[in-house]
Amino acid sequence: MAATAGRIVDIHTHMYPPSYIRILESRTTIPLVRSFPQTPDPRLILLEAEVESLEDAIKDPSAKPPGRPLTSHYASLEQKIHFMDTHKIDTSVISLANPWLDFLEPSESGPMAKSVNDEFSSMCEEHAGRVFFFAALPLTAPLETVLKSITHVKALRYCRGVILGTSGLGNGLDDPNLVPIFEALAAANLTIFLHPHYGLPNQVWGPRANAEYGHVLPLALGFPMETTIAVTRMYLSGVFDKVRELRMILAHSGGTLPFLAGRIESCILHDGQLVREGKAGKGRRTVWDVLKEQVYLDAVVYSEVGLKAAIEASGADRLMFGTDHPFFPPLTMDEQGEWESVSMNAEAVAKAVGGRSADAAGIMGSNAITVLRLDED
Ligand code: 5CU
Repeated sequence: MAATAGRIVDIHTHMYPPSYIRILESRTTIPLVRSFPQTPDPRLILLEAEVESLEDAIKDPSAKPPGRPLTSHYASLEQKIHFMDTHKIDTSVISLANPWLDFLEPSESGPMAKSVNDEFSSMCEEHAGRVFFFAALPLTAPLETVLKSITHVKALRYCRGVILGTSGLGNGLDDPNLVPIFEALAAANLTIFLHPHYGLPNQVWGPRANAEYGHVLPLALGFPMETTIAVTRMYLSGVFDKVRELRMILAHSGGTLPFLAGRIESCILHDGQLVREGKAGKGRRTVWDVLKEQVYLDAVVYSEVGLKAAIEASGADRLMFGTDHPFFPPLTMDEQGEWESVSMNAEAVAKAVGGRSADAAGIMGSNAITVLRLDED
C-alpha cells in the first residue's frame, strides 16, 4: 500500500459476527449462507441480483456457484487484525455488513441488535483503541425499541455511530417517521454511515446480466445510484434542515452525488412545482451546502478521478479512507497478503492530493480520528 505520513484509519470495513452467520445459515431466502457441492467454501448470497444464480445452482450442481465464498475474512476478528497488520492500518471502525438487521421480524430485531452490538463492543474491547465500531439499529422494530437501541449503543465505549441502509423503516430515508431517529442520533453525537444494499431493480441490468456480467452492474452502478437517490430524497424532504446536527458518512464517496449535485441543483431551480411552493428560492441551503456541512464521504471509489470530484464537493477534510474488507478479495493472489482493492484506493488518494501531503494524511487517517473521536476512549 502507498506510504503515508501519520496514522491509517479504515472507516469502511465490515464483519458478520458468528451469531449473525448462524442466522444466515438457517435461512432459505436471501440473505443466506448455503453450501454447494461444486465449491469448498459455503456461499454467502446477499443481493437480489444473485437470486437467479442461486436458483440455477440449486437445480443444477454444475451451474456456477452463486454469491461469494464465505471465507474466514467475514467473521473472524483475528483475520481482521491480520488484514489490518498486512495493510499497516492502525485503527478500524468496523460495521455489520449488509443487509444488517433489515430482514428480521419486528419481534426479533431488538434483541438481535442488542446482541450484535454487544458482540461488536466486546471485539473492540479485545483490541482497545485499535478497533471501534458503527452499531446496527433494529429498524424493523417499533420506534420505542429503535430509540432504546440508540441509548444502548451511545453508552458503549467504542461505538462511534450507526450503519444504516437506504430503506430506513421500509419507505426510504425521506420518511417523516425517521425524523425522531435522526434527532436521537444527532443528539447522541452518533454519526450515520450510510451504505447501500438494495441497488436497482433487476430488469435494469437486462437479460444478459446474470449469465454474462457477474456482479459488475449491481455493485459498480446499482450500489452508488442507490446511495445517490437515498441522499437526494433526504435533501428534497428537508431533513438536513430539520436536523442540523445530523452527520452522515456516505459510502463509496457518495455514490454519484459529487458528480450529479450540479444537475440536482439545476433540476430544483427549474422545477415549476418547487418554485411555486417556495422550495427553490433565496436562502435555501443547496445540495453543495449539505455536502460541505453535514456530509462526509469515504474514499472508496478506486480512482483519483472520482476522488477529486468528492474532494471538490465536500472538501479534503471530509474524506476518509476505507477498504470495504472483506469484500473484493484478490482472486488470483493469496488472500492473506496485500489486497489490490485496498492499494487501488490508497493510490487514488496519493494521486489525487499527493502521497505525502497534509490532505493525504487527513484522508488516510486524521480526518477520521477527529470526526469520529478515535483518540477518546
Ligand atoms: O460484493 C458485494 O456484494 C458487496 C456487498 O454486498 N457489500 C459491500 O459492502 N460490498 C460489496
